Parts: sequence; C-alpha cells; structure tokens
Amino acid sequence: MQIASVSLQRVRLPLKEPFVTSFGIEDAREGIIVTVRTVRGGIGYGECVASMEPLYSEETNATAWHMLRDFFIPALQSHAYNSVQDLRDIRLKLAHFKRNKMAKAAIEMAIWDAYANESATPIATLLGGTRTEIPVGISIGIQPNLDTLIERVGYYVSQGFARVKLKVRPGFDFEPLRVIRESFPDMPLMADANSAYCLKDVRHLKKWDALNLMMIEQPLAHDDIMDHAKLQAELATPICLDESINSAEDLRKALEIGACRIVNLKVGRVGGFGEALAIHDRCREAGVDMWCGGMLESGIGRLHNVALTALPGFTLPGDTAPSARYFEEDLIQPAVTFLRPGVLAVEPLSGVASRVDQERLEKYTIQVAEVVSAR
Ligand code: OSB
Ligand code: MG
Repeated sequence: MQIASVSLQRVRLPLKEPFVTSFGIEDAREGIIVTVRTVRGGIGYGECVASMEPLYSEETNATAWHMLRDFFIPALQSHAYNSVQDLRDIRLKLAHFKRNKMAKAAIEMAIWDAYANESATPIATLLGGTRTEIPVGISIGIQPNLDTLIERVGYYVSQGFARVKLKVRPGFDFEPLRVIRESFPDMPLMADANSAYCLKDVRHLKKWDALNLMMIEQPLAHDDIMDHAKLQAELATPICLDESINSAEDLRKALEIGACRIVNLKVGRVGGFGEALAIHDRCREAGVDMWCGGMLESGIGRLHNVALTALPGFTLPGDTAPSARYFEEDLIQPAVTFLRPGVLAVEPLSGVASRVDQERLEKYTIQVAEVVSAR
C-alpha cells in the first residue's frame, strides 16, 4: 500500500453537556481528523485525541497539527505498508521524534485504517482481536451537587452501563462516592482523579478503601510512578494508571516498582495501535487487568477504540460509551449504540470510511489543510 495524500481537518463537535474534571471543563470535542488516501483508492481515517488546552497532557490540537504537518506525515507518507508487521513498525519510524503521542497516533491509526480498507480486512482482525462483544462503563464528570449526581448515576445505571466511573477532585470526592455507594451497594464503581492529589493526601485516600471501589485512577502527578508505588503500598484499593503510562517501557517500570495494579490504555495517549499492542501484550503476560479508556472521541476514534477492545487482554469494562452519551450528532452513521444494555458489538468493519458521514464531517470542520505526498 502506497499513500497518495494525507489531509488534516480540525473539527469541533458540541458536547450535549459540559464534561467537568479536576483539570477543567470541556464543552465541545475539538480534534483533528486525519484522512489518508492510497494510490489504489483506499481511504483511512484517524482521530487525534488532543484537546484545546494542555490540561490532560502537554498536547493541544495546535501542537498536534504542527507535528503532523511538519514532521510525522512527511516521515511516513513515502513508505510502503504491505503487512501487519509494517503497520506495527510505524512507531519505530517515529521513535526518534520525542513524545507528541496523540499526534503520532492520529496518523498511525489512519494508516492502519487505510490498510484495513484497502485489504478489506476488519481492523479488529488486523490487531488480533477475537471478541465480538465488549462491556462498557460510563465516565461521569464532576456534578454541581449530590442530588444531580445521584439522578445522573441512576439514569446511566438504568441504561445498563457495566460500571460507573466518577471524576473526583479535592472537595468532591469521598462524600459523592459514599453517597453513590449507599444508593448502589453492589455496582462496580471507581474514581478518576486526573492527578488531583499528592502523597501527603495518603490518609484521606486510605479512607476510600471503605467504599469497595474497583480502583482509583491516576490519583497523583501525571508524570509520576514513584509516589504512586508508595501510595499503592498503603492502599487496599488498586491504583489504575492513565496519564503516567505513555509507552510499554513506562508500563514495565510502573509494574516493576508496584505503581499500579490496573492499566487504562488509551491508544492516543501511547502513540497508536503499535504501542497499544505492545502494552496489551505486556499486561497479558503479567496478568495485569486492563481496560480501554476514552477521550470523548467522535465516532471515528470511538470505532477504533471498540476494535482495539476486541483483544483478549481488555479484562475490564472500558470508557467507550455509545455516541449518544456525548453528541446530538456524531461524525459517523449509524452511530455507536448498545447491542444490548452495557454491551457494544465489535463490528467487522474494514476501516471506518464506510461509516463516516461526509456532510456532517464538513459541517463540523473548522479548519482544513491538504498535505500532498512528495512521491
Ligand atoms: O482521564 O480518562 C480520563 C476524558 C477526557 C480526558 C481524560 C479522561 C476522560 C474521561 C472520559 O474519563 C472518557 C470518555 O467517556 O471518553
Ligand atoms: Mg483518566
């Protein structure tokens, strides 16, 4: 497979309701859609999961745009991709460029997607996925008060979500979790702090052990594993790392020192499917539970997350909720919906192109650039 052209477009999809975390408020999913066109007419899409501001990580849509246009697309566009191994090795061609994983993932995943399209093979199959159904949970943002929170949780539970994750921050943590636990004694429940605490909060965090949480996600700094290891030694509740794991090497070190017992794998955060597979395989070998996280993706990134989750190492429900949880209109049709309550189907999709709604893609585009291959 040879790439004929790559284009970038910035999209802005309004969210049905603002998503509030310990790091800020997002009222729209603004991202970059990468489109790869192949010489034989194949078409592939990738979604960059960076946000508008460098709050979850250092990347933004503007930095990703620069990295893609000036470095990553030029580095990848003139190679031939003729096997799954060639796709898995894309990460090696970008390895000398430091970090900027979300930008790397966007073009890498678009090339996998184009390969799926051109070879008429489902992405899940290319990745080695075997499952045809996956359970999913809901990630609920910080709520204005406890009444609204309980109403929201009740609504999502009634829809059948397989577990509830609550965003927390100092001042909105133990009490809301306790109230949810009281109303839903047996429900799988977890908290995501997005780095809102530090090691001196250990006494406060130890109290959460009484709530029977599945895990606490990323309690400490985004770039830390040392303090997480110290904290994990003090807690009965498993720590799950999100922000701190950006590569299979990060994971090796985190597991070696006991910084987490569970991993949230986001393909954008780690630089694409190739690195995600390396992390998946390492978790599986080590018997570490893993699940697929989300970044409020449009249907394009969402279908990719669903395909990845078909792999056997995803042992816990992920954050890949149906499109309607986020958007009035998605960029794909039909949207991602429940097969039955709490469960998504892994459809045998040979790339996402057949699902992309071109009119809507146009409608939500706020900036376009065409990058033509030098070949
Ligand atoms: O930390 O997992 C996170 C959304 C944006 C940025 C970071 C995170 C999240 C979520 C939402 O938790 C997951 C989703 O529903 O896509
Ligand atoms: Mg998280």
